[in-house]
Amino acid sequence: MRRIQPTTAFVMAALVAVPLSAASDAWARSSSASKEIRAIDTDNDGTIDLKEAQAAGEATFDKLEKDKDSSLTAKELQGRVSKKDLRTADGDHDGTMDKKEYDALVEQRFKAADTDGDGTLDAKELKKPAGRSLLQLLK
Ligand SMILES: [Ca+2]
Ligand SMILES: [Ca+2]
Ligand SMILES: [Ca+2]
Repeated sequence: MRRIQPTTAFVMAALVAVPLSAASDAWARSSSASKEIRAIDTDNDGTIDLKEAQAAGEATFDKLEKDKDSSLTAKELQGRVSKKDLRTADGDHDGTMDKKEYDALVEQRFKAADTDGDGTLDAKELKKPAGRSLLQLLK
């Protein structure tokens, strides 16, 4: 009597699973930023649009905003924003960033990172310095 060995069954199962895992492996290999994209890319299209970036930014703002005074001090920002950038982004000049100011900075960095101007950020754009400085605001 010939029966299928467990290893054979495993190989067959693996073969069946190949198309899906091969595709996601290739995608994962395509960039070290892919893990960050997955966390922010809520519609799972592989890129980050401004709405997704701002949603992630607002979640990060809430996480950092520990003393619940509705704005972030340089200390609460934990180096995400340089002193110079904080001065520029601080529209009402109170020395801290409220959510509106944080949002505006996310938008500004998003646009700087979108080098091909297609309105979304792919893994390649996120790996560049402008992309990295945007990601700083989103995690
Ligand atoms: Ca997306
Ligand atoms: Ca302010
Ligand atoms: Ca783009």
